[in-house]
Amino acid sequence: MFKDELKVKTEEVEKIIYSYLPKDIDFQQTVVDAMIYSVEAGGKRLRPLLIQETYRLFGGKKDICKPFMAAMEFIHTYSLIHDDLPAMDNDDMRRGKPTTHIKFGEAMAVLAGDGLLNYGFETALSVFEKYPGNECAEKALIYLARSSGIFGMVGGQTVDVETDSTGVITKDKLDFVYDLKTGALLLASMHIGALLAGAGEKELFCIDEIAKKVGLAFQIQDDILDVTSTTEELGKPVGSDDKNNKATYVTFEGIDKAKEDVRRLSTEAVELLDSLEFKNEFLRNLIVYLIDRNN
Ligand code: GRG
Repeated sequence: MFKDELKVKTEEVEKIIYSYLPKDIDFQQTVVDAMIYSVEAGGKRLRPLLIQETYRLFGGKKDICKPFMAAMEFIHTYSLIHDDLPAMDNDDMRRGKPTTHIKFGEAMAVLAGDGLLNYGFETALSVFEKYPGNECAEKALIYLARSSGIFGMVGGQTVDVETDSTGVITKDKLDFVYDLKTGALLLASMHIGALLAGAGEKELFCIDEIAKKVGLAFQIQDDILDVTSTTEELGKPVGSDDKNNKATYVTFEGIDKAKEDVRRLSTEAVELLDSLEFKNEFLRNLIVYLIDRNN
């Protein structure tokens, strides 16, 4: 039942994302093909779903969140393209398909990532065509910029890359990586949805707490799946953390504690969500599902 609803909503979200893809291309067709290939390769569309459903949780009914949904997925996709590059994780498969550098070559993959990052902001900024001077949109843009940069995802990835080469990381640094590399965009998704709906300080604080728990549980579950899942299920190679000699939550805490922590964080996130006077049953189910997911 929830899975059917999720499928329908994911398809709707995909339509929104695709509607913002670049058109009217000239000689730069190849980079745009690589960008579109990467965006259309699939994925859970989790971040745009979180924007939309958090927006709806706080009573949002307009289309102001749409450019942000597309922008977020473009920025997320850029991060995956660059993460898969030989200079970073050197992965050949992503979302069940050859990675962008395998399909288009390394130089074009770098450019496709750059293109998507910039185009993500062009897309988010297009909100002002319909909503000039909208203050919620301004705040959402500032939040998006900070979360994807050195104080967010890029910062987390930096520490991850540095420690990759040694295989040694302190728990403090691992927490920092999880907080920023994966956590920042998930937090931004829920925060932006809430901002655009005009949520107040108290609600924003609560949503941030929920999103932090969801982000951490999501990353720990990713580590667990890397150990327990199959390539078919994940659409990318399993055992890559082990192959890359990478310390993860699972290596620090052990698989049983990791599973227990995912469950605890998920329960706490749902309890916090239930404590709000606003309700969105789908968002509640989505949080539980994400953490129990197998891909
Ligand atoms: C290159 C600046 C830069 C950052 C890369 C997101 C990221 C940062 C790296 C991905 C590495 C990774 C496996 C992180 C763990 C969790 C995660 C973010 C997985 C990918 O996100 P999903 O599961 O992917 O939402 P789909 O394909 O469903 O969109």
